[in-house]
Amino acid sequence: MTTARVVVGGAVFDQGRLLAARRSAPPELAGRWELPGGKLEPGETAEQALVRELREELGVEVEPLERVAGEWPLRPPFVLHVWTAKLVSGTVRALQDHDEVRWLTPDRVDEVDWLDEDRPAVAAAVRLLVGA
Ligand code: 9L3
Ligand code: MG
Repeated sequence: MTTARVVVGGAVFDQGRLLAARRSAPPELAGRWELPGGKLEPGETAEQALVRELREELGVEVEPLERVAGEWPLRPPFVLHVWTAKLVSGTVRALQDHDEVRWLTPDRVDEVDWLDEDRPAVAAAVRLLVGA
């Protein structure tokens, strides 16, 4: 059996809103929204990968806070792990792999077309945020 490979996604919160990013690539995922992040590089922890990915893709510094319990299957061998994170500095801009970003209040998270795999992860992250 192949060992699952982790893709980390960030549930980035700022002023009570969750960050959503619309993918511009690859073509089969373009137009769908995700918790931004990406694959761990060799030797990296999930938190390190999250910080690096959000710096590269969105031009911001974030501080990972806690792992959202759960693991969501992606295309094998990948699985999605999610960490909450707070925005430390910078303004989110779609620099790489995205073409739009949006800050969503918890009651409006369903307004974007999330990737199917991200939907349950978003719900879990929002429950954590609102303390439900
Ligand atoms: N993926 C799914 N949901 C997410 C993220 C960050 C990634 N929240 C999927 C899309 C790609 C794969 O994981 O198929 C690797 O992601 P990336 O490195 O292209 O961002
Ligand atoms: Mg990515």
